[in-house]
Amino acid sequence: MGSTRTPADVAPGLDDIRSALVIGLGVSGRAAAGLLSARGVEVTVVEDRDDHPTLAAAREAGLRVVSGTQRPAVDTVDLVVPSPGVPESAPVLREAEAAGVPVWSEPELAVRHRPLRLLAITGTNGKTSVTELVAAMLQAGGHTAVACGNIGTPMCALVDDLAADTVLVAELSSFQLRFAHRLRPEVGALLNLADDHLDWHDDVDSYHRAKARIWGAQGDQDWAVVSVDDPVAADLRDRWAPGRRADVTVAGPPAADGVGVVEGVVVADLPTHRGPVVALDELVIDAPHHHANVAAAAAVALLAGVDVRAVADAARAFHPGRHRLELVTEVDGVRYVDDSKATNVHAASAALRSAERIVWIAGGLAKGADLGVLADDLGAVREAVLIGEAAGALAEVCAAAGVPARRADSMEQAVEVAGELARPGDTVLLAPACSSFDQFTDYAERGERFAAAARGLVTGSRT
Ligand code: UMA
Repeated sequence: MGSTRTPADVAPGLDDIRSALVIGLGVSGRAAAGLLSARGVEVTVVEDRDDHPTLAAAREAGLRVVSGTQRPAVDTVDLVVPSPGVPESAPVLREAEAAGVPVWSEPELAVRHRPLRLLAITGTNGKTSVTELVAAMLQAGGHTAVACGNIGTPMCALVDDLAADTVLVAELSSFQLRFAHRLRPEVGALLNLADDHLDWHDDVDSYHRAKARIWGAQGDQDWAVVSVDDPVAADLRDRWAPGRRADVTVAGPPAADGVGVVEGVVVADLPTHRGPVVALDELVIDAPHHHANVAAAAAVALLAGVDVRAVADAARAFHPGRHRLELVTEVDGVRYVDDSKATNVHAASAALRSAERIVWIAGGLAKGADLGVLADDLGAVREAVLIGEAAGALAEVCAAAGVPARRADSMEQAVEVAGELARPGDTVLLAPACSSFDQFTDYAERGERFAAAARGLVTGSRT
């Protein structure tokens, strides 16, 4: 077995840190800087945007915030904490590495500050839903559990306020795992792997190795959960995870130490529960990716000691959050479905399998991904309406698959055109396969704009 460790792992512990450089004044940077300041560490925050909305408030609160050009030399501080948005090739991180200064992600800092029970979930897609599901399963079983991390609440912002028996259920992105060293989840789950964030990572291998760091500090009694329906994820786990292994599949019965599906029922064969868990037809959403999410969440929760009845109850009650295959309206027999959260090819591909006749709205920033692989997923797509920077590349994909495609300048125009093209029984599906940052603040704003435009369509206006 190899090692995902880096020289930064032999760095001093948190008690030895006297000064730190925090990069970025977003939610992660603010939480990390607040935690370090409260510990008496001398903190400097570097923020590239001089018009950052929280700049004044941060300075008023006593934080030292400087611009990139004013930042202190890296070798004058004991620790660097980059926000997730800082790419691994950023000069400041290269300098830290060269100077032997440790680089910790914000979740790494949180677990060093206050070790609590930790369950961690990563993967290219589905990690937010699985994190929410696992937290709901724990809560249904009477545990104190909180969903945190990439899902929106930085771990540094909440660890001090939690009861000692709280279980952290952390969604972790590759950005956060890349600089994790001693973060040690008792159960670490990798759901799937597809090309994503290739504008942040140096290459695919670096993306994969970052994901594998979820198991980097595990001991031989900790669990590595992986979906074996994804051979790349399974291979990564087999190469890197040092502890016990649980396999999840929705393609057949469970392996020993696994969770699978038998005649439409999720079944576990785990030390903590052997037998049926929940029937798939009892779930709110009947889609293959949701079945996979429920099976993975059940594996994590059962291994964490949650009673099977609580696991089943939470799975049955669970409704995925906003912008995830969310039905926003129905106009003249046409369903308008918002999957703005499909920010990459893999997620869009899952969405494109969720309906039989689709008018597809897609586009945005492609983040270096190969959109061409989507050509195989367009079987249900009758027409496409393309937006944003990737519109040209997606038009080529549609042409290769024989799908007529048009371009729109805005989301409002895209919805209008899609509404005209759709026939009763069709689904107008927003599944962009791209990030939103070329035209919107984030995927949530993109989804809201889609929903508002769809709800604004006038019934009976189609000719
Ligand atoms: N900045 C710099 N220099 C840089 C890069 C960024 O100064 O080189 C500054 C920006 O100007 C900005 C701040 O850093 O002011 C933003 O930091 P950030 O982009 O890391 O964002 P945060 O607000 O800290 O939010 C991050 C995650 N963002 C990213 O990973 C891009 C949030 O995930 C996460 O919820 C939050 O921490 C709490 O953990 C968002 C996301 O898109 C939802 N995640 C990706 C995904 O899910 O695909 C990974």
